[in-house]
Amino acid sequence: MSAEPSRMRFRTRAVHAGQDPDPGTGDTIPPIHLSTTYTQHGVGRHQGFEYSRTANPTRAALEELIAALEGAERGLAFASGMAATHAVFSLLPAGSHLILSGDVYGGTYRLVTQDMVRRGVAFTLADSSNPEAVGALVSESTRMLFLETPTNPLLKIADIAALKRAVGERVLVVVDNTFATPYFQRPLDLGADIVVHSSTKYLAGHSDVVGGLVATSDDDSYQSLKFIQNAAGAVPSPFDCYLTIRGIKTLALRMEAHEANARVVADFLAAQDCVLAVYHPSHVAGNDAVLVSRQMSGSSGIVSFRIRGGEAAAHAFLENLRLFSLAESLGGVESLACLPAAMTHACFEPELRSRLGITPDLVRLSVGIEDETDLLEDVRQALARAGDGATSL
Ligand code: P1T
Repeated sequence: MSAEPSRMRFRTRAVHAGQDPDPGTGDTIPPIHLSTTYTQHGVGRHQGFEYSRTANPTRAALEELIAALEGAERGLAFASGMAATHAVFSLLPAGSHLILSGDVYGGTYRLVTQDMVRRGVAFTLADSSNPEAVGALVSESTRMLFLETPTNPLLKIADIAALKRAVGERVLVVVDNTFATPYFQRPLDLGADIVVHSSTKYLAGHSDVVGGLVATSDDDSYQSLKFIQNAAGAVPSPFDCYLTIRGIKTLALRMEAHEANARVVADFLAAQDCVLAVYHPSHVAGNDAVLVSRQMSGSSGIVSFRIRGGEAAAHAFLENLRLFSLAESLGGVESLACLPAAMTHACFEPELRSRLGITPDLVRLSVGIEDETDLLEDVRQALARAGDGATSL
């Protein structure tokens, strides 16, 4: 390409950033570079690659791509979303303090409570929907605020710009942007310092890659993260990088389709007597609705809801689905459904889980890109069967 993709619009960047034709061969698509090592002209004289854990050309293409999509100077790829989050937490020295949004993926909570604490990092759980209260938690030792928005699984929205103002320059604000993707939300533009992703989800998009990505323009953080990426070595394979690059090419198209279907499913659920509450960014009111339209250019394909009849009805609903698969994960083209309290968020203490609203009657749907009529029909029939099952219990 003669023009610089990073200056172009999102859909163009998604297809081209980091993907100049290979100078040696003219490959239009970044090749899967499997070589683990690179022949040097003289000791230390090479073409930027020495050993594949340290840097790999296919991975470099993906790293440039995520940086271009998030509006960051630099990107880094990891073997999973948790490996990316773990690398970010490794920026915290022993004796420092982390503010963790309460409503996060269970694996993130488990990493903090069972690993970071052991490494001497103190943490406070916060309600990220209240920037003032979060600001009041900052102490001398606070180094990081980590949050999701929209959150997993309750789709709560946090005001990234207000949170950055509340915690101040000295505290790194890290946003897990997995649910919105850079297509709908760009946290760095709003004042965040680092973005992390489980690229397992919407970015790769086809439920066939586990991966994680980080993007930042903060050079100190980048250098430390690059160090830990190489030193700890939780890097993705070249094939997984290739699949993620391939998936990202259609991110914009997929996110439009996920969002449109999710809105239809959320509206349908909201009209059912057997549904007690619906959680989706298109179903928030008041200040949250203003925030969604200011901070996001679209929402997400995830819809959660509480079903009348408690845990038994939730089980019955999930077990009667025919098109949606009962499975962990989200963000693939196919629709999935799960019970967060028993699956993705099982590692929260039960009391905390219910205080956060992750109740046994809460069902999470990852709405895919199938035909909306088929999706609605599946939800309708499973709700009807769940209702019958729950009332006969
Ligand atoms: O699974 P992994 O690629 O390691 O990503 C972890 C992760 C990080 N952040 C968010 C917001 C996530 O949702 C996840 C993984 N979540 C699921 C597997 C799930 O079903 O919610």
